[in-house]
Amino acid sequence: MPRVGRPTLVDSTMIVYSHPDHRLHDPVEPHRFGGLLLPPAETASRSERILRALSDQGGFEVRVPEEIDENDLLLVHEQPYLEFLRSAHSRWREVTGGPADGEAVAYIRPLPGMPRRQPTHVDAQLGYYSNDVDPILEGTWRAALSAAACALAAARDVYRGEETAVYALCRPPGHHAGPAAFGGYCYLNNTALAAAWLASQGAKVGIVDVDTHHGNGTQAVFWNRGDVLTVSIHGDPEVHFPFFAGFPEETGEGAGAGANLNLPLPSGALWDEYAPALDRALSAVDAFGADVLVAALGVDTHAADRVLALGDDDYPSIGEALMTGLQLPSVLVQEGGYGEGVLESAVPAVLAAFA
Ligand code: OKP
Ligand code: ZN
Repeated sequence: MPRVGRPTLVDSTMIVYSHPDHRLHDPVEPHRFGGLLLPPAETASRSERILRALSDQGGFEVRVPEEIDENDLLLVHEQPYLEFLRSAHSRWREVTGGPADGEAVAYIRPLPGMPRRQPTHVDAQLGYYSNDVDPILEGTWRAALSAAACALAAARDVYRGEETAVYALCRPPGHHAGPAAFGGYCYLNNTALAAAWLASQGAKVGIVDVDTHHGNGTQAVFWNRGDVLTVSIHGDPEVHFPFFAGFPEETGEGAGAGANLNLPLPSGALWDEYAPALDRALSAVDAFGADVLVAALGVDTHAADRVLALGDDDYPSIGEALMTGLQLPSVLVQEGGYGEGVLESAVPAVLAAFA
């Protein structure tokens, strides 16, 4: 069995990968969600909030990852989708006359139940390659690349055995992005890229997605694969985003049969319901025989983000469970977390357990 390196020296600072290009994706246009016109929740300030909190806590070394090798994206994403993401904004401007700071958003989708013809018009492609109403800005591609670079750099450091745990401060987030689709604020699947790269080196990878929303993109990426276990703990998709996936009966297919575990929890669940699900997730990773953990670290399980209802005091326990429960080299990939004070308190609290 290939082994992911384990460091022999105890290191007191944790490496954080963060890239300034994330700021190139900072949407401002409000969108309608279920009758409400809301400002974007996934904005550049999220990274700044996390970085400030980590610097206040101390014990972190922030690094900019090296430039991404775009071929690595093909571990997870389809080439035509990548070409679309790269070119969409400039082509949208050509067709619509939209301004440089305009936000390209899908308005038309293929009619369900009919074979999908791959469209060439950018307005059609926006609907073809997404399942949500997220915007593509002039800088979205570069920002998404920078997030992917953070995840891949973290995976490499952990694989080399230089570090036991590395944190990738990725934004935009990734776990709702599929092989050829963006949605849920996600464009490139950072978590899946870290996991797929580790798997390409021969490692058996366990993904535990603790974001409050089901990791539907990650599930889709590894649906047919037996070398990466995907586990997600999330608010009941019957009533929460992403609605169309995240149910317990989704267990994977083909070589991936049995390698996907969904653990939905009722709305407003507290730690007493969360802890047993986390235990089940960790047991599954253990039983799978993973060499390395990739955690999709959303902290929107906090009550302030209004799906589940964890409190500030629960995040040290999540970190502790992931760390001591598995004792695996770990890549920690930032996903969601939005509400007032949530990122600032929960992210450092989880990471402290690893640092
Ligand atoms: C991304 B991640 C606003 C509805 C929009 C989109 C949720 C995307 C979550 N009330 N919902 O944190 O998993
Ligand atoms: Zn989320």
